[in-house]
Amino acid sequence: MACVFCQIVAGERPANIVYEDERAVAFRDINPQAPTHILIIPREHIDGPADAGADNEMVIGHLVAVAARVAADEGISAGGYRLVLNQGRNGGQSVFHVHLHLLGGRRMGWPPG
Ligand code: DGP
Repeated sequence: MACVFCQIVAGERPANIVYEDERAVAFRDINPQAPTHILIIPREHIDGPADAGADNEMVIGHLVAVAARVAADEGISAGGYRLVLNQGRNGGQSVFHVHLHLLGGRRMGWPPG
């Protein structure tokens, strides 16, 4: 299995998993960019946000719902946080299994780099 995030879903690659359900898995980013940096991914392989068509709009919505729940568990809801979906090379995507970044625990800059 070539996709590293599919390997995490399958339990074939170690990850610090903070939440999982029948549709999604959330785990700490290996290269955190904020005090809290968690990736929320669908169990199903979808290359990126651009490939999340009408059939799986609900999948992306579920990732956002999981992010809110994990943010509460992490104690960052009140202070706020940032959710990021990178698409393609110019969007900064390096892993081609759709993932929602949950970043919090510090003030985010704008515009993003
Ligand atoms: P992006 O650049 O949006 O594709 O983000 C990919 C993120 O995935 C990046 O922040 C680093 C993280 N990452 C890559 N490989 C692994 C891994 O094997 N384990 C974990 N926990 N995170 C990974």
